[in-house]
Amino acid sequence: MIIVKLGGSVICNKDKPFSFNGSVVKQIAHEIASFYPERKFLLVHGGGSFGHPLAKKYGIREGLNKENINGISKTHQAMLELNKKIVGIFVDDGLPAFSVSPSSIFIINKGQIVDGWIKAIEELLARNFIPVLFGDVVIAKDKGIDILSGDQIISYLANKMMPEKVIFLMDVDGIYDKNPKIYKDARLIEVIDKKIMLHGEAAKFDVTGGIKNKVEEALKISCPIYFINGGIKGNLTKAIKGERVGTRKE
Ligand code: IP8
Repeated sequence: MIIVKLGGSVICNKDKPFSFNGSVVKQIAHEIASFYPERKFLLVHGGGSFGHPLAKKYGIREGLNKENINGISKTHQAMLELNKKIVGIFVDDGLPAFSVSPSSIFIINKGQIVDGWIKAIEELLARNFIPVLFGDVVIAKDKGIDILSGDQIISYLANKMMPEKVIFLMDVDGIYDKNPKIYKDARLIEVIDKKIMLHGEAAKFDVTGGIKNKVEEALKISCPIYFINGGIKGNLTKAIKGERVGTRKE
């Protein structure tokens, strides 16, 4: 089984609320279709411009309160809307994508999953479905409600389900030693490991918390990982085949 993360910046235009890059998602579905059903897939997508602006507007990170309870429902609805668009594209391409709402199966505490019911995911995979999860608003023991990111879901599932590999689709070519959107001399790191994070170039990261968090979460995963540009046709195919592309963790 291969886990593919459809990063929010790949499936949406981050600067435009409720924008959806349908053509990129179609391309991703198309590449996955050429490996299915011989290979099994589990997809997780980010919040992009559906979840993040609302999560900010309603102060969800501060937890549940009387003022934001309706906004929390609205944020979950926005995620369901984005999920429906993605699942719809896969289904139209003939793939049995199947939505699984993380808020129905995970409970977190202090930002970590403490309760997860993954039986349904395993049973869907056993029946050749392609489960599609997403970053979501979930029940939190400490704050009432909190955000659970797609990356956290992936590291949890990867350690429980031992996938063959995890592929992160991003809007840049992989992990760089500096933010490539700011620094022209940023260098792509071809192979990343824990040593690099602690002692090497990546320790000097000058990038958003998003990437730092992504790399930290990813390094908790023991199987091979790819970070690739999801907007470039053929990249996903290369990563599935195990060819050299983007940044790898072996
Ligand atoms: O984009 C965030 O998921 P992520 C989900 O994977 C929400 O961090 C609701 C903002």
